[in-house]
Amino acid sequence: MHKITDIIARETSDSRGRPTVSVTVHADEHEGTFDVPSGASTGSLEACELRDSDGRVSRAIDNVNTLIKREIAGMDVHDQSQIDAKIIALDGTVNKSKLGGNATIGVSIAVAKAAAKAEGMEPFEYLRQLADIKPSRKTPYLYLNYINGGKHAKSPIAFQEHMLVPDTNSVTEALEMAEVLEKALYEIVAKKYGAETAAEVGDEGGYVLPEGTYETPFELSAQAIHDSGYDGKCFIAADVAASSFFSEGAYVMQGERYSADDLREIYLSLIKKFSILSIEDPFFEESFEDFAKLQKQTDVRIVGDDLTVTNKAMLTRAIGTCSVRAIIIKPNQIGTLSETLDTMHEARSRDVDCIVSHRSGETNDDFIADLAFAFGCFGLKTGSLRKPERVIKYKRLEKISSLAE
Ligand code: 2PG
Ligand code: MG
Repeated sequence: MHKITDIIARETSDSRGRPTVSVTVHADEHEGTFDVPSGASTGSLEACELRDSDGRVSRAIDNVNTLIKREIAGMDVHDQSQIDAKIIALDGTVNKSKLGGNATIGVSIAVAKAAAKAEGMEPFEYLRQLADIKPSRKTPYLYLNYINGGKHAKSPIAFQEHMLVPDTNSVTEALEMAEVLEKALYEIVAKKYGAETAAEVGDEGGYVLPEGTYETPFELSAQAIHDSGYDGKCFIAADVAASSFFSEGAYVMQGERYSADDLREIYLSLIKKFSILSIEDPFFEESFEDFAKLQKQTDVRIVGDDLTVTNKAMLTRAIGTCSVRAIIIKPNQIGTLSETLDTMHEARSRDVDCIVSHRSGETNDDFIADLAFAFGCFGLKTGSLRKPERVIKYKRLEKISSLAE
């Protein structure tokens, strides 16, 4: 047993330079720290990110340093589910709006990291003691986001993320392929739009196209795969984040209005043309039926993110309506590690795949790599190799996957 002896929250910055919460939990001589990320295209049912009127996070920090600390100090750091239950009860709201999801997830994951240290374990090994979740793969697919649009870039491209997914079980090989693909894409973008455009970097490290239609990023991605000599060895995946361009009953792309049926036709034609592994949030976050209609017409994984917000109740609804074959897992969407693991467990017991994901405002924390690896998740989605806070997570995955061999 190792008692929680202290909890200290302080302010740090995320990759967009915005203030965020960092929490350190001390358990006797051991400690664990988690730096909390922050989204831009957030689902409306996500755990609340508590911010002051000026964008700082001082109230969330105070809540950790006073209310939460008072509640859980002295508890055994290994009692993850009891600690999380105390935090949930102390908050008492449906979306962590009293304490702030950014406060609660900070503490919850820092507790797990401190507990792992106390056990002399790597976080991924310790996580396996907390939950028994059916694996999808030995190592997750790398979802490398190489063309940014939507809310993540100043670009007319409506879809938020266009990802390259090397088809290999080896993380090292996937990262080597990613470097080759990145160079190929750089050449293509520089030739088409100029070197200045090719030097630009979106929130998640992708290229930012100054013009083009929804199809352009898929064409450029397929070209990069071809030029790299990886035809048949690399998939394309998309996160449409369709809520971000849904307005007054229609999807608005470059001034044109599209119905859900129009959009479904677009996806089906993209699936025919390109080697697509999955499509995330293809419709507005409340459109369970539109998700289901599309999923019914394709074997490609339709993925819930804003639709399901790492929330077991929303996942259960999505499973009931046959809306998805995979879900995005973002611990800060739900606000505690135990609830995250519960949602993952439920997903896998219903044969829905889990793709663990970063946020567009990230920190240098690499915990999500351990989470994805621990449970043999289908994917780890954490941007491109053009931004350090994303590279750190892929590198961590590479390291732990070789440790475990
Ligand atoms: C998403 C995420 C991460 P954000 O929509 O999947 O890529 O973006 O963190 O802005 O919600
Ligand atoms: Mg998403």
